[in-house]
Amino acid sequence: MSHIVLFGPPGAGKGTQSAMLKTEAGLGHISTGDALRAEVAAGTPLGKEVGAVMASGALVSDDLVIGVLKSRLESLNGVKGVVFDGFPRTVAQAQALDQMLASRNESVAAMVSLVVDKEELIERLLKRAEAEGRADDTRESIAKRFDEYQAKTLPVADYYRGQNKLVEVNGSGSVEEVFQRIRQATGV
Ligand code: B4P
Repeated sequence: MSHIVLFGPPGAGKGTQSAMLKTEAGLGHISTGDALRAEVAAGTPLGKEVGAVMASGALVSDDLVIGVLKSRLESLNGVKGVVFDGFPRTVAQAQALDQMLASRNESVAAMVSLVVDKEELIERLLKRAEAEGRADDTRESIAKRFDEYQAKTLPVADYYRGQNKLVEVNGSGSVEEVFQRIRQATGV
């Protein structure tokens, strides 16, 4: 199993590149952001609990997100590997993922960190705000998402660096260019 963690700041293209890896490389895809947005849209008890947190740009609690990830992972069958998109976002989540995979005799093969300038990231997110109107693509929530990333998510890169699994990829350029860089860097 070739499990890949796609990592990067808000707007780096994790969701975009995960979709490419799913269709072009045949990997399974789990996006905790998409899963949580689906709960909010469906008005489930979990969605009601996390909706305001997400809209503010803050991270959802580790316990809730780890539960979501676990159930998605258990329901994925017949794939040659999984792209984890937007998870783990804290060191506690990274440790939980290692444990979940170890119990299946599996492990993360690589963590791909997408590197993009902050100005470009903000430009992308504001552009998406015009097109899609996502609740957390306001200037205020974008600022909060960057703060959360700096404080809680960046240490996850060190966690995987310590395991010699961190691969940095330039996330600027066309979607196709970035995708080819990821394929070259990971061999998927
Ligand atoms: P996510 O859904 O993971 O959102 P993201 O980080 O904003 O986006 P991503 O990097 O995937 O960017 P995308 O490809 O869409 O998280 C949202 C929220 O969910 C979090 O703030 C948190 O509240 C919660 N959450 C999720 N996971 C969690 C966890 N593990 N723990 C706790 N809370 C969690 O790209 C952005 C835009 O750029 C798009 O419009 C795209 O079209 C464009 N784009 C992409 N690649 C481009 C390129 N090469 N050139 C130009 N534009 C590009």
